[in-house]
Amino acid sequence: MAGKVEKYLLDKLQKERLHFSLVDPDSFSIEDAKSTAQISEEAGSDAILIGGSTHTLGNYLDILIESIKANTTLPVIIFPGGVAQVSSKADAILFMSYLNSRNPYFITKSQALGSFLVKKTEIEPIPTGYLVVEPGETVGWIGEADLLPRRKPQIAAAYSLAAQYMGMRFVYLEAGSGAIETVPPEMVGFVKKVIDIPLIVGGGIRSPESAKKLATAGADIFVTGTILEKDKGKLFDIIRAIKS
Ligand code: 1GP
Repeated sequence: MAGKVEKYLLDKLQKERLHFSLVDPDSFSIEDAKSTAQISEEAGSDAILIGGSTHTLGNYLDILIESIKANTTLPVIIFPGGVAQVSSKADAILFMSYLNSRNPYFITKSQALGSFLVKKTEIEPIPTGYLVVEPGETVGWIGEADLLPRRKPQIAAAYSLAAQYMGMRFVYLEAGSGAIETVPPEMVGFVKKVIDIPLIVGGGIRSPESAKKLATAGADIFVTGTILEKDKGKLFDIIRAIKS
């Protein structure tokens, strides 16, 4: 059953494409996180994602989320890099299975290890199939992925449809943070043709042009991280391109 944050996203998706601002606890100080929260809301972002591939532990994550929440009304959703990235301060968590990992730890085991923590903290789990596409960057390496080949959109589509049939409610196609190129728009188009659940894309979105291409191809939700560290001002143009 969809919880409050998922309903908020699904309602908004009826009207427009969405944007999530990604705060990586490893690269953002508390001050950076606060200003990112404010600017993201001003620029028209729809949620703050928080998480990263390396493990940030308990207390700092709580403090970071509290600082973000003091500076925005947007929901804060954890994008977990591992079992330790669960915090009662967040509104929801992308409860993800890293479907193209070769290591069962990332597909089901870390989820089992984290499940009781999610229940105890009462944050809302949003079941999501996570798929990492070439080049994959850090998350591809850490997650021991069979990276989805850029020139084989059928493979990405098959995994995405499997995610839907297994009951996941979002598919997340990831090129990796800092990727030179985004997920190929052709791949996004191919995946969108076969699935009925919302498609999230992230990795390498640094310009309004690249965002627009992915929007035209059919992506529903866009995640940007690196641009927030490098040039927050660009966020306004990127979000305008996504929403127009
Ligand atoms: C989230 O990994 C992305 O899916 C973020 O990528 O840092 O390249 O925006 P960037």
